[in-house]
Amino acid sequence: APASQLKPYQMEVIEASAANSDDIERALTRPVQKTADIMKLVLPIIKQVQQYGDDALIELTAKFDGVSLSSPVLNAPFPPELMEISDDMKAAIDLSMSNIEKFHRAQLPTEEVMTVETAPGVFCSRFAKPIENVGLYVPGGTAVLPSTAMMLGVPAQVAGCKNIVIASPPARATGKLTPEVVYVAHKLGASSIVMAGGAQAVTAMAYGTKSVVKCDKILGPGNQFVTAAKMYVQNDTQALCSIDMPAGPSEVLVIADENADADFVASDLLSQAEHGIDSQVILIGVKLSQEKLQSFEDAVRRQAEVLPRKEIVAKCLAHSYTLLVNTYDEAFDLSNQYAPEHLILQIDDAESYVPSKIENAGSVFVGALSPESCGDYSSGTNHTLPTYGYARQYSGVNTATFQKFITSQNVTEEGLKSIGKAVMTLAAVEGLEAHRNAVQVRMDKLELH
Ligand code: HSO
Ligand code: ZN
Repeated sequence: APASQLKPYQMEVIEASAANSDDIERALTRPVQKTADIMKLVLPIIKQVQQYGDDALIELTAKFDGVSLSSPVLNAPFPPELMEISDDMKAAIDLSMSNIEKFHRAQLPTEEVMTVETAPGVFCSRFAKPIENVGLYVPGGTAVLPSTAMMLGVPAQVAGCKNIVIASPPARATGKLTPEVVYVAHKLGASSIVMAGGAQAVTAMAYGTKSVVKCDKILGPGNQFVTAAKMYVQNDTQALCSIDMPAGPSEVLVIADENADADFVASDLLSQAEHGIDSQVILIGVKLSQEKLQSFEDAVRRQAEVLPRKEIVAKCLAHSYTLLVNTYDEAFDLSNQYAPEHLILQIDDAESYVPSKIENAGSVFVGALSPESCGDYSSGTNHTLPTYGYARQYSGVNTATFQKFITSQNVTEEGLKSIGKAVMTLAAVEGLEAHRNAVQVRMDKLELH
């Protein structure tokens, strides 16, 4: 059905194998993010926090979160009464953090120093060191995301970061931090929690205040204000601060075939759709019969109607697409072109396409029993992933995200014999006599030619 005739919870269907490239382009194009407009609103906040530090944080948390604080920072050890959660919740967090730790610990370099003798007597090495101070932004407000604290915090801990700073706004209703976030912070060994959200939290961590440690890298998802502030501080040499990646609305692409379970497919589409009205949901059907397509649509409607966030879901699905193709190769070509944050494969023999057919994706969910939810929370992979097509060039958050790789070299007498002439020749053509001389003086002293 064309977009104008869509029923509630119905996704527009495009016969991709037969469609012209404009239709496919339309389906695979993300809505434009308007960063310039947002920046106008964000700049005064950045300036205010730069100028007034803690006082600005207190004022802005009162203004935006409706909570008045005497200090904007909670330092470790965190009081137990702020992390009172049920035993089930504790067990869920403990299991999830343990799996995330296992997966991210395995990503550490296997040897402390990696050394290669590139030419006789020339030893080149590389070793990793943690980024000292990291700031993790954990959204609050209506969408509380303690899972994000786990996903950012565990790799930071595994990498060995010295100061893990978490920023999260207190809840309007209680005036307190989300207890699950405090529990995760405690388990991570975080040094402090900044009780602020939005651009103000990012600014405080980027520049530091009297009570907020200045962070070297800031990570985490957030609304457009958070993203704009992250972009600003990454470009400001005064802040000397990097960020994880540009963030956009969350997205999923599901490839399903005739044998896929309609309930499973629908549940995956909907778990993405409930994230927000700007979420992107794409279903690619391979060789689907009319009945199968109908069963997918029915399952989506049936499940959507009873979701608490069904209003958000409906709006998201209204700008989402089903693309129909005839071959698995076409499906993977479209997926690689879109570069989805999450790619779910509910197709026969799903495992056999991984990794060979996948060029661009944040994280892949293989087979009928691997919903995105498992990766969002508990399996061990990271859920902080490139959106907006950035999966073409960015990786999701991983252990290396929290490390720097430092190289070193040790050139011996034999090494100078190996490369000295090449260095001098190249220095000469660049007209850099001091460079050439740095080798020459050594060769002369050693009487090497
Ligand atoms: N799907 C989101 C992560 C998330 N889901 C957090 C639930 N909570 C982006 O990967
Ligand atoms: Zn999710």
